[in-house]
Amino acid sequence: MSGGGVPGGRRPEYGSDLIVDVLGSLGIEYAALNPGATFRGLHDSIVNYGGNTRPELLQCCHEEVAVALAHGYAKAAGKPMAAILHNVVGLQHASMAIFNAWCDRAPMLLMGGTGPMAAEQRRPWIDWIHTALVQGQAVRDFVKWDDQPASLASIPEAIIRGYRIAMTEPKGPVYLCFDAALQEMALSEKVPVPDVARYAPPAPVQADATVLNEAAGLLRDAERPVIIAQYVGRAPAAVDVLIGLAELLAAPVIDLCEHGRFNFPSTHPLDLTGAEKELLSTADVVLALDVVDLYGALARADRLTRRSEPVVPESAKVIHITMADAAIRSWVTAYQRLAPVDVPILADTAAVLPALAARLRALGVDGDAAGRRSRAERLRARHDALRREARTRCEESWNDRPIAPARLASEVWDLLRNEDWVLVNGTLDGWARSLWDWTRPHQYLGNSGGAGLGYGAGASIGAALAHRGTGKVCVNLQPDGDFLYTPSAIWTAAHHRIPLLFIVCNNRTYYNDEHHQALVAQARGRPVENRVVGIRIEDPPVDFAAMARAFGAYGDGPVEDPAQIAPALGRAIRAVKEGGGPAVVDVVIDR
Ligand SMILES: Cc1ncc(C[n+]2csc(CCOP(=O)(O)OP(=O)(O)O)c2C)c(N)n1
Repeated sequence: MSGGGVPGGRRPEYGSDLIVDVLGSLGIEYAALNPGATFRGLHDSIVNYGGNTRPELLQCCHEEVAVALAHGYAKAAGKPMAAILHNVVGLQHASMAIFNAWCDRAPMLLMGGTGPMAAEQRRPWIDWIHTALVQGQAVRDFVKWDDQPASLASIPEAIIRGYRIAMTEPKGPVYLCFDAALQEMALSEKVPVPDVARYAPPAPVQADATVLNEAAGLLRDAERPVIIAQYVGRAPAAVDVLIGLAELLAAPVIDLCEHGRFNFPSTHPLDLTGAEKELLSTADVVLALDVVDLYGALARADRLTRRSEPVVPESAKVIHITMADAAIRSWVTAYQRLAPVDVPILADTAAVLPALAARLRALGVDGDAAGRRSRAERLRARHDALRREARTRCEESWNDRPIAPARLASEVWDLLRNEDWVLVNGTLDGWARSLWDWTRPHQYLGNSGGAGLGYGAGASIGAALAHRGTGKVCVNLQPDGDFLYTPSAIWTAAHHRIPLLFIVCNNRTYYNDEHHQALVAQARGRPVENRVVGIRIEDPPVDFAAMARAFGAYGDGPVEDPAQIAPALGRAIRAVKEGGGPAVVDVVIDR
């Protein structure tokens, strides 16, 4: 908790001033919003009482963008910011983005207004259609907690509790609704804001010693162990511990980062991401770390029939360390298919991994022992081959037109390799990981979590905001379809001078669905060429560069000649560095 107390010398006069004081004491730096009368009190207090700092308002043209901004910020900054959502209507606009943040374990303080709940104080019509019993009901199934304090005195506790719940693993969004009348009510007496340091989130959950011993024993005796990791990197320090653990065991690591966080460097010789099926099919012990869909990760699925078969041998022992069971809700089956686990550990990987490594050392496990050293050598050879194969496949498509995704990824890497870079969104179908050197956890943030489109633009800007002023170059490899849900996010980045290199990976289609329609047509013996109907985004093609310029940002493209990628990216990065805002480059790529 980065609190610093309520700034001295100011005296809150209204309920909403009090809200600003509590947010300030929790160290909340930003509040993204689209304006609305149900929080006009709070809006006034942030601007005129708080001086528009801690929190500072970030103006958005859609609530979905406001929440996505908070989502990207939370992952990059490791702490929550606020998003303010106008009653029933703003909240409903925001709901898709809240769902993404919920699935992706991103902490944030969502705040809204309602009412007044006292019916006699409501304006005719508008205050009635925008009051609900209660607002929180609309998002309750996919926030960790919601509250609607009914008195001025209960405001500090609601916010401080909300912060703590959002920041306790498994992290996630919380929603606080403030009655419009309460916000605007004059404070007749002082409401104390407690010392927030005494309400800090708890220490991470450790595993029980017996179960830790059991897991360590299995890993010590394993001959073909495999580590599979998804959300370990949400605590960046745990990544180094995981590296040490993998080296100790000479165990290959499969990094499910694309739907989670950065967990393991792509350059490490034990990184065998991409070889999961061959490794898992012979594994004798699987150490799963914070894997959302463990059944799916250990299975082979058929995209058409939807059937899946386990890949891991029946005899393999599975250890799973996760807090997921503490976040289960009945409404959405985001908890995934039930997977068989021999050693289930409900604990935080950030706490358990160091303890597990220590336990293995105490048991005499030594990464330098002959058997482990030769296993590590075999794995290194396979790792090197995978990296080489990726480079070869990239070179094979080098001069393709439309531009191959691999070529674009390679060109972006040439631009970034000597920079302190952060890939804030997108991977170009994984090419960014297989061709680039990913070494540190902050370099990649994962994706939306809930697979709800409209995430990339807002989240990448939120992440770039968290890195603003650090000299890091933030890059978004932005699919076109996802971008078209929330393009106005560019205006927010331009308005607030948030530096970001925004590369539209423009295949002019919702390709994922094109593939589904082709599969179905093929299976039914129907014309596969009709897969494009209702799916292609090419008639007319979207002019993303013009769209960026319309929002006041730098815009370049469409780039269709592969030889023009590097010059276009060079111009754009100069625009980012010199202009301090977003630069959008539209690159037309192959499907
Ligand atoms: C809100 C929402 N609507 C629809 C979908 C269904 N959907 C999944 S992927 C996809 C296509 C995405 O297109 P794009 O972002 O351009 O990426 P591409 O598949 O072309 O790489 C769609 C429409 C979704 N996931 N979320």
